[in-house]
Amino acid sequence: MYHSLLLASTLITLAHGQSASQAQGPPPPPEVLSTTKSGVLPVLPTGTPFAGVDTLEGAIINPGPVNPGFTGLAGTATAQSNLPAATYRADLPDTMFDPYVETVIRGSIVAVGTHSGVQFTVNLTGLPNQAQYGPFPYHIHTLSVPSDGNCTATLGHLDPTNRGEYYMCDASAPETCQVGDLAGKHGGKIMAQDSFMTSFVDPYLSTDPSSAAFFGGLGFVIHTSNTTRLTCANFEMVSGANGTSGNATSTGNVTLPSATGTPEFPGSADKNAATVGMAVAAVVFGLLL
Ligand SMILES: [Cu+2]
Repeated sequence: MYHSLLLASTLITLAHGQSASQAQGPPPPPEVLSTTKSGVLPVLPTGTPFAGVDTLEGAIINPGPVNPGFTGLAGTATAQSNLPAATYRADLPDTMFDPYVETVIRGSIVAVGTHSGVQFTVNLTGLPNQAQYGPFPYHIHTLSVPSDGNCTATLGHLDPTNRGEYYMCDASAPETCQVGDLAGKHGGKIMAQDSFMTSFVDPYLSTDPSSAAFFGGLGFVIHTSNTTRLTCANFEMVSGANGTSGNATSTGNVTLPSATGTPEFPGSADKNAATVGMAVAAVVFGLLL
């Protein structure tokens, strides 16, 4: 427990210390990771305890460091069905969280609950130069974007199965991917120049607020190839399950998780410690996703 508290306070200090104006450093060579899968580590860390582990295209495929509370590839997600027909939409802001690239990414991702999962439609413009910054991963993260637009405060990917970060998502076995790893499960990182559009059904996310895979109110984040967070927005409910139009800022009767104010982390105490420990490890290794 003491360690949990120590790690939590470390993370909070780190999270609050981040700002949009902070430089995040130059990207590593983009060829390190596969361009069709969505690994979450941009390069194999060389410092201990990461050295010497098995890797696939830059992602660690051997457990390596022990992270209590994580399940790795055994943490398979459960397919959802007959979801509430609610519609959620994340509209990207007019300014980039990290002005690291020369353009402003605009657009939206719309999500509708269906009988066989969540139907997502992604429409983006203003994507930065691929050769320099791409390809671009995109995910649903664990927490909401706070009012100041800090994408770092959304922490890591939505991961209700506690899969952890150390395995690359394999699109042929999407149930083994982190539930929030949209790019990894559906077509990989964005490789388009300037504009990008895609649509897919994801059976592992949910529009049911009682589900651990519920994404209402959570942050949608787009990264560069080195995981720098370029821009982000929350999924807001635009119409409810009964077909009535909602107010654009409503997310139903759900208390949104947020990194502002009193820190609040989802899941069990063990998961909290592991999540926070992982985040701290990522910061230590300069790999905050
Ligand atoms: Cu992400």
